[in-house]
Amino acid sequence: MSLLAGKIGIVFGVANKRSIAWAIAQAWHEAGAMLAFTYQGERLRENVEELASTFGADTLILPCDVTRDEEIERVFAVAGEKFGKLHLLLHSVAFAPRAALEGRFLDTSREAFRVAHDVSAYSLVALSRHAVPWMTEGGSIVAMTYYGAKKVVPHYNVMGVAKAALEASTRYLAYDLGPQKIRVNCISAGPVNTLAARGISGFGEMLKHYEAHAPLKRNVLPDELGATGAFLASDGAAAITGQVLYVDCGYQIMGM
Ligand code: NAD
Ligand code: 0WE
Repeated sequence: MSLLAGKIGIVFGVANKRSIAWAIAQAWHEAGAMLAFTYQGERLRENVEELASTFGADTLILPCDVTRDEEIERVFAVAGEKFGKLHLLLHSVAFAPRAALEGRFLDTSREAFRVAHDVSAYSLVALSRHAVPWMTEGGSIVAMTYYGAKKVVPHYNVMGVAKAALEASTRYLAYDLGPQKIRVNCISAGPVNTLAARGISGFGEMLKHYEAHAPLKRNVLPDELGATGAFLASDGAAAITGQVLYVDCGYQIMGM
């Protein structure tokens, strides 16, 4: 079933094979989309080249630190030139300085707050603005978020505030881009053991907590996030925009 046949997409946020971005990219690829990839910096280039080249030796792979306007501009100039159009964009990027995820939210420095919001929220606005001129046939923009945007998750701290900005940005972008048939949605994933999650102290306990308390009594699988990403990219979701979809085994509905 080639739900995304003829669609062209660009994926931001693959670091390694465990990345949520990689799970969604695989689902988009399996549904027939043609994809380009970006990587944050030299450190990740080889990883991304190795993964992305499994989709064909000519897969477009470009560097993009989302805090650098000139790198964003180049990505869309090169991808636009190569494909002439674009339908899908995945934003799967987040960062806050480690110290901000350890102590109290109260102690968040101005700089940590700025960086977290620049990388994790503003980047969706910047990437969308550069993508839109190429989304001449309509499009689907998908961003990854987490429940810490809505409720206090101890130590998620400034990332929760940045995810709240990301979710609100999704709604404002959906309003601006609706007339051009471009949809903008977030997937709010339950915890997944990725590079960004590893090293978070207590992450193992968090996985167990979800298993115990989510209605489905388990954690979400990367493939399931891929399937939701493919749905949101597809015409099945043609009337869905500005939403946050919880893909968390039902955890978010619980009051206790
Ligand atoms: P990951 O470490 O695999 O992905 C995070 C990505 O962000 C990496 O590819 C990294 O290179 C990129 N990144 C960070 N700073 C960047 C910058 N300045 N420029 C460009 N790229 C930058 O981890 P992941 O868990 O797959 O995270 C992907 C997304 O999913 C993030 O938005 C995260 O908040 C979200 N999310 C993760 C979980 C989880 O439990 N893992 C749950 C819900 C949402
Ligand atoms: O969005 C995230 C994590 C994003 C993240 C991870 C790191 C680790 C390394 C952002 N910045 C950094 N900075 C680093 O230096 N998640 C949804 C996963 C996550 O992170 C948590 C969580 C969960 C869940 C942090 C504290 C509490 C819960």
